[in-house]
Amino acid sequence: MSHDSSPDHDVIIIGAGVCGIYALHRLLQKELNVTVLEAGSGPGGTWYWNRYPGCRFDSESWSYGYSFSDEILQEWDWAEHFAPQPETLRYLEYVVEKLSLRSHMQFDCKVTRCVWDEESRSWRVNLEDGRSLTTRFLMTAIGLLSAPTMPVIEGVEDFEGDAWHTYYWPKTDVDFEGKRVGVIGTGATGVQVIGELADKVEELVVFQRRPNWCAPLHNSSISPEEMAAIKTRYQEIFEQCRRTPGGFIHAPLRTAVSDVSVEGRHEFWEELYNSPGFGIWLGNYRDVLMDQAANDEFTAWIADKIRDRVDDPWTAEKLIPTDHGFGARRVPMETNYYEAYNRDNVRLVCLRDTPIVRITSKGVLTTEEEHEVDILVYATGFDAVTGSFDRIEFVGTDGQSLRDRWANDPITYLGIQIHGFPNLFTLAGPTAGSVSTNFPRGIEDGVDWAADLVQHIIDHEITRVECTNEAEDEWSRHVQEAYNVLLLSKAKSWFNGYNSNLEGGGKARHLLYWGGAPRYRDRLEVVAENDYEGFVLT
Ligand code: NA7
Repeated sequence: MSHDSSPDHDVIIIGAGVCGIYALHRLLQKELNVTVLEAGSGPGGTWYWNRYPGCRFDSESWSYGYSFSDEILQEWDWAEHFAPQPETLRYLEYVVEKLSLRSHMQFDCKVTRCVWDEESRSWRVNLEDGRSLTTRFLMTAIGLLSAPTMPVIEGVEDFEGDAWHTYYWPKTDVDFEGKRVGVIGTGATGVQVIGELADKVEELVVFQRRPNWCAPLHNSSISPEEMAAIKTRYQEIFEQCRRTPGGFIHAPLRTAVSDVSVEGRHEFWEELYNSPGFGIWLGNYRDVLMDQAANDEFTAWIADKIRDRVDDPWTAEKLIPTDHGFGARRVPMETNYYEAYNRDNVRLVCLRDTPIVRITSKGVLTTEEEHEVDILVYATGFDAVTGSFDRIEFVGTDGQSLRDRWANDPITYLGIQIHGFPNLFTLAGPTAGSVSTNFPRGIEDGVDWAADLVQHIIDHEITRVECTNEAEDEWSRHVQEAYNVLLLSKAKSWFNGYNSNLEGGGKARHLLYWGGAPRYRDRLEVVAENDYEGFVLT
């Protein structure tokens, strides 16, 4: 495809994480001239950056690996049912070597600006190091949680000890022995950090604004015999994932809470609570996440679990969320989280009672007292889904910027394309099917589809693809409807674009697609079968 007057590349992919790795592989199979631009010094994306203690999967490891290569599936042994970050990073590095992808990746290069040129029908991609590349197609694989946000609190720069946002955790080992550690934030990340550090530090102070409903992960190691058995079942496992809304092995029951006797449902909930993984969230009665009364009942049941596990009644009550029901925000999966608060060296500070006044040189000053610490961990979350796009300047037709276009709501078609930004494919962009699923399962579908579209374009000598406004409107309505049926649409969480540390961060936005992976996959198929309806190919 490339010749002298052509752009430098057929496709540039931004990001070498789970999605970028797979996209590169698929496009190289099509013998295209592709390069991946990655800000990190190696592949792995999320699993490259998040090196904080306790970081691990909430997906079963063997349901998370790529499904496309039987050779990889048979060669790779997972050591734990929910792999920790180092194991996952090793896995991704192994895949990159196995498929000889590294030579097509450029590391330590940060993309700053991408500008569409109508005349040459190509994108110009500018890098922080001053380089500029051109490409016919641009694909973003920049992650949904890769724009970390620090808390907007006075004095953050004054702290004299070590301090990191969990996303930027150092690559070198951190010595916690004898250290007083403060953790700000109790989302999925904070909960992992707290559970892991409680028995390794001298003192742990947890600064909690709003508690979350957490559930036990029940991780365990995988014996060689177990791994051998898993390898014989991969086809069955991935078929199961394809049937479920989230692409996990867990699917909601067809039964409603009220279809079952009180004893029957309590017995089932007990079983879920004692089982590994997301089953308690995604494999519960079908109405728990949709119907207020069903949700209230389960929420009350699980609140008692917190009271059972936390010795001090004041602490237990403070750990019980009061602003949302179970599952309306992302459920952090925990290991010894609640038990951490039974230790003498762990203390919970409730910021709703005693807010942070400022960070000082020695620690955290609340309205009640100054908490002196040696290490401060910011587990304060992300500018989710659109944040990584906003940090690059995308300029489309007529000079319009994507940042402005998405200021109110990230409007897309299928989460893959944006009107006014031709030849740009937002793999795992806002409202793409993959972003609310077991990620690799979702991106395999999305990437395969986008790679086939690129092939179709090349085969038909098309040079420009752009979705229509009407297609975007219709997709947006569908996205909104899918939100409306779920109780999560009422909660303040990153699922809905909430982030108190961003300007306007309290405003609800539609970042995710909740219609379920099977429906999304069907929709992609239909669009392709109907000659890519909703797109103008010229
Ligand atoms: P989350 O889930 O967004 O959690 C961030 C936490 O940080 C949450 O408890 C926030 O409290 C807290 N936070 C944020 N800003 C502040 C300030 N200024 N003061 C006090 N506390 C603050 O991010 P995670 O990294 O835990 O998880 C993100 C995803 O990564 C997760 O869902 C998984 O998919 C993987 P709040 O709740 O807003 O009151």
